[in-house]
Amino acid sequence: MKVSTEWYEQAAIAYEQRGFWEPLTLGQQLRKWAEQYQNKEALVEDEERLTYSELDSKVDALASGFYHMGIQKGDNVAVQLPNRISFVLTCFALFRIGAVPILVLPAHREAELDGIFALARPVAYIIPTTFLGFDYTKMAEDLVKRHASVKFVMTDGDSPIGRNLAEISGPPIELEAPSYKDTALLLLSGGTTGIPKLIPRTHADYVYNAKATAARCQLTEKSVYLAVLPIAHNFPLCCPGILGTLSVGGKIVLCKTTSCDEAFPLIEKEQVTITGLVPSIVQVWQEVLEWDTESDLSSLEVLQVGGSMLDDNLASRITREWKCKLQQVFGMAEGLICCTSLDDPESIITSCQGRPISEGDEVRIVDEHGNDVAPGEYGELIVRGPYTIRGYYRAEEQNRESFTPDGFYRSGDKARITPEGNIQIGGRIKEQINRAGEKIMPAEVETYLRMHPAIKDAALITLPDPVLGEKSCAFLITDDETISLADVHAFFQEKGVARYKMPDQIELIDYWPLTSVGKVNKAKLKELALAPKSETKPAEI
Ligand code: OOB
Repeated sequence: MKVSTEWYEQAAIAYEQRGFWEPLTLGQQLRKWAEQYQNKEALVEDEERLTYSELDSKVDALASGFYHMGIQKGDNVAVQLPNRISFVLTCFALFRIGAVPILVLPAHREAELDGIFALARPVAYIIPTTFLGFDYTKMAEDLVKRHASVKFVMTDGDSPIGRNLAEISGPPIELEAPSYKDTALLLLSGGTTGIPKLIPRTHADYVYNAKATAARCQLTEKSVYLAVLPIAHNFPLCCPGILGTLSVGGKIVLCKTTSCDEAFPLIEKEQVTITGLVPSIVQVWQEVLEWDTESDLSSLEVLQVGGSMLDDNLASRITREWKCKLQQVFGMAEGLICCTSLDDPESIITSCQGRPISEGDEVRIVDEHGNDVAPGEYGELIVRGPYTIRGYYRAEEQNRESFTPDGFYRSGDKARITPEGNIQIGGRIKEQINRAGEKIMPAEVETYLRMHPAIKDAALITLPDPVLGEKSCAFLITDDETISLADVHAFFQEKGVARYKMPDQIELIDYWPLTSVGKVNKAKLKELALAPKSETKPAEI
């Protein structure tokens, strides 16, 4: 079945006519924001502060430097930077050239990067020197040996390899801007077996995403956004996150980790008004606040929570005990964002994930045959609209599976629409583990497990976890009864797999329980795992 492009051609005209898509690139938008907000503070990282004008001219200098190095319009550039000003400068400099940042999480390692590099063939790779104890330069050295496309390595700080980002600059030059309909950036989605899915977002669709979310959050020039989650994620980058805050002239405070020790003092010092967190982090913060009487978070007006299921009880506690408003956010890097409104009644805020941010979003709830379910019933949420992608990057086969012939993205989420028009998520249809908001594809982890010399076969399942929401448990068929969780982790580390994908628990089994159609019965495995006796390691975020 071929994905039709006809609807899209029609829809694109309508998206422009209805004003969803502005004819400006992200680079041009920043210029506009800088002219409007000039000496207002835009970004804060530790002691460093940049105004809108300073941000704009630093971006120009960096874009010129990149350009003179040989980075061109249409080139892909892998950017793996933590929550630092350098991340924002790098992305906007690339936007201005029309080069495309691939936003890799700092948590990703060789295994993920190999897949991304093979697919997207980046010309440059931009990294921190070290971050949270990990040496990225060592990893880069190995990667560039395997991937000839990478001509430049740039590091945020001095390093023995590559060029220091801080030293890359050039005089302002007239660059030929890309089109606002071009791909601006590639976001990452949970990968299937070694082949990552890259999500191409255009300049116009991403700006619209940022502005429409900012409107739903009632963001203004006075807003101060604390970026806590890794900003390579769509949520803190654009919902409204960094881009939404810049679009209204607010201030962004960059926080490098999710720890209370770092975040709480920043909230107080910078008088943060809004932040976005995943439920597992909210829960940790909530527990700390129970005994921490010193920290003053009273400047917070809005707490956005999304990325995975927020438990109703935790939601109620937030609305009762925090002095700010709770906003639930259900979103996806592929596009659709739903959130509750700040003036929704408490009963809705604690139990629903809100409404789509755009009137142009077409959300349907369908059964397994693709037919609409009765109003109010659960089914799979599918969507198309002005900021939802129509296909993954270089992934024809995957696209045939993930999109309907008339262009709807199959989210794999089980949802219903309440009589008031709110989305309510009721679980998942897709096989995925949502571990503290990070998505894990069991098939990918199973492939790594089967590479272990002592493991004959493996199946990864989801288990509930009081802190993470969900954790992973690997069932293994092996002749080596002594294999331990630590052995498995050591093997994953050697293979260069991101820490969050390492199983939280292992179970040994002699043969698979099968379903009636002969597949591994994961429901049965879950029952077995939940029976007490297994070797567990306290799950860490
Ligand atoms: C966000 O984006 P992704 O791409 O990391 O993950 C999307 C998936 C959704 O399909 C859904 O399965 C799950 O994450 N999800 C939620 C949720 N928000 C996302 N499941 C239950 N409740 C929620 N509130 O996770 C993301 C992107 C932008 C904004 C917020 C989250």
